[in-house]
Amino acid sequence: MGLWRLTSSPLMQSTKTQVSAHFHSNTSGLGGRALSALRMFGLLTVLLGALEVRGQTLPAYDIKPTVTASMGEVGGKYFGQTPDPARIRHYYIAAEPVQWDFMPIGSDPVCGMTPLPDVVAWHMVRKARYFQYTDATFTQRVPQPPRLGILGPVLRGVVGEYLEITFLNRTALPLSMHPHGVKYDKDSEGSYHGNNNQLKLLQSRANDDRPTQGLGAAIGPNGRFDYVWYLDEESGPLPSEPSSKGWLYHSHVAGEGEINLGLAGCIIVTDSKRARPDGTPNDVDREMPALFMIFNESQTDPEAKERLEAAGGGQSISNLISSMATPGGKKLSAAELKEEGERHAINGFIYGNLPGLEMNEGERVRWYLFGLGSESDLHTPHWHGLRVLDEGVRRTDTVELLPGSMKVADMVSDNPGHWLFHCHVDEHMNNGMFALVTVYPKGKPGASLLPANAFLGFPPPSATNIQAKASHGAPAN
Ligand SMILES: [Cu+2]
Repeated sequence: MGLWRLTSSPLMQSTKTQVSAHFHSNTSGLGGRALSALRMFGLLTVLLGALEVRGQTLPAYDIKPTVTASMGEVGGKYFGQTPDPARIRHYYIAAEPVQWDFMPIGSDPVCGMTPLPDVVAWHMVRKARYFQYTDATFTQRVPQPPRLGILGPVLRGVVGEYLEITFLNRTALPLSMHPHGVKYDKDSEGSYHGNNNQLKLLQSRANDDRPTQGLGAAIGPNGRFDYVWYLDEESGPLPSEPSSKGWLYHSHVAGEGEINLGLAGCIIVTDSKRARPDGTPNDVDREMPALFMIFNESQTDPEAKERLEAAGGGQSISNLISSMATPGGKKLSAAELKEEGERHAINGFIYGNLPGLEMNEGERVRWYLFGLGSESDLHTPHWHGLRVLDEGVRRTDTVELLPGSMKVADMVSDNPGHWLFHCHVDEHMNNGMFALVTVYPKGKPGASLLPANAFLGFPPPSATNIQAKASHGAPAN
């Protein structure tokens, strides 16, 4: 057991109360330089667009891909061994540039609020997202439930299995897949540390010559990498916890800017003693995902801008930023831009535009709640008309989330009707952080009971020892 000393950067000192730390599996340090240096937020969006327009493939910032397209498919090992194929669920995931719409309805159909003019004008933005494909040809996409919103494909498995993810990067930026909760070796950490001299110094003192980053750290444009993540005992729930856990995964090359781009998703791990043969938790009828995160579309970040310029690659980006203006033509200060650029989203949707939070009366519904973002992202998901069991131990109707939080809340949908689901932080609620939950009364046609609609990431790719013939039966009474 090591002793951890967490130091605060000037940025962290400016926040008032909370510091959340996240430790990578089997690694001895955070890539401080890589994490703090590139606070890019929406700037990555500009960069991505600029590169596409110019047909360039390498970004202007200081990232050296660890895997390039010419290397073919690499990875696929777990601590040097090939895992037992009978225990592998194999996913094919590509990162691709997309046009994302925070508000496809164009208005607020739930509360009838009037979003700020810049939100209405700028609800379509350039993003990158993870998509699931059926096989290594990456030609046929696997559809996902609309309620996942901007979240990537749900990767699911049971304790004792491996998730193998063939990742293809179809964007112009080096990207990765970094998982929470599961066990991995350095190559499958999916986290870029660059020239982390401080970490190297620590290692040299400890006579430790292991690499400071693995092969899967930064996959270049058109590069492929096979991540292998083991769902060991510690990735699953304790006997006292709910029967499945939700973990985040996200790109982790230049830091949080890639999450802001839309590159995040979730892993669901079910306890092997409480799993149906298809891997879904056997005491649940329906699953709901909810990521509470303020997206930053301000297209500016003075610190990142400065660094880009210092790196010699920022001239064109700088020009792009300085030409940014509101739709009305008025130029804004960086602070104004930051605030105006905030999108208070649940699964990437604002002002009641998130679809598909539908269930039937009497179902046992499991919510996987996630928080991501910065010091503004203190969220308190709250359900009207319905109660939850927070992590199986506390009855409540409001759950606390910090950035990086991953929680399970179980609900019995005992109250038919249309209910508001929102962040209880006033400012967030007023800026559109809400959605509608619908509970259909018994006997009325409602949400489909088919597992494909009820469960996230269903059907998962089968491991050969898994027989997908579970009965999903009627909802609990
Ligand atoms: Cu909030």
